[in-house]
Amino acid sequence: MRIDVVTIFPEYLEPLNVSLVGKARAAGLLDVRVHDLRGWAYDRHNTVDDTPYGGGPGMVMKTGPWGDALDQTLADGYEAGARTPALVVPTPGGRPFTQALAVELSASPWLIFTPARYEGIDTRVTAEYATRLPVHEVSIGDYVLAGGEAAVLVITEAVARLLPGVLGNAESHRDDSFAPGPMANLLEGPVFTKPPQWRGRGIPEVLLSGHHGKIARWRRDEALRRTVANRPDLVARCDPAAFDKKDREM
Ligand code: 6GU
Repeated sequence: MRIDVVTIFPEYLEPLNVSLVGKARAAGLLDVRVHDLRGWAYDRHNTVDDTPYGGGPGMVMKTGPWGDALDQTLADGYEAGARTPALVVPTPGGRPFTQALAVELSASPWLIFTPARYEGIDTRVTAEYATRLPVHEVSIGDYVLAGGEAAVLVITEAVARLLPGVLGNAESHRDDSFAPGPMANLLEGPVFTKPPQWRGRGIPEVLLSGHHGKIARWRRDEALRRTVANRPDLVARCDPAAFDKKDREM
């Protein structure tokens, strides 16, 4: 997968050199290119923002630099052989970022991120590219960040770990919270490792039993308990057919 990021803070994206995403890049599974939007500014102050039409506080990012940056990023990517780009526009006004969207984006061979500062990008920019490419306006949660760069880190990590070959064990995301299957919409329950005793705290007996059926049942019960406590909205969204008789007894 190819990922381009256009930003006025390229150094904000340096964590993409680290950990899982950094290793995926080093392994050639992910080709990440970060570009400085100010390279496409056209006055001597490198201006990329201006006051909003209609008045109001804050500044809006200008069409010119974004249009030129995206045209060149697209041309360079096509030149390098990349195909079927999708534009990902991080904005608190976007659709909520979910595991389902991470899975959808992970199937795209080329993502172009446009994290904005200030009050966002002039709406004509997304309207223009939406005539040519899939455009996903995405929010990572119901709070306001100073810019979209942190969202790019979040989305890239969630997508990269789904790419074939990135996780050592393909089963690692089988049990993820939000993964499809019998645990769909349930949060992951508690986990334990050695030593068996720590500060007077032991391990739930069932995990030492070697009885896989009982262990699976216990994990499901714990997942359900945690989901009820922390995310009652997810329980409400569960398919009643996904519950069994034992769930109803809880
Ligand atoms: Cl993607 N951007 C900003 N600025 N704030 C956010 C967000 C994105 N998602 C949640 N809050």
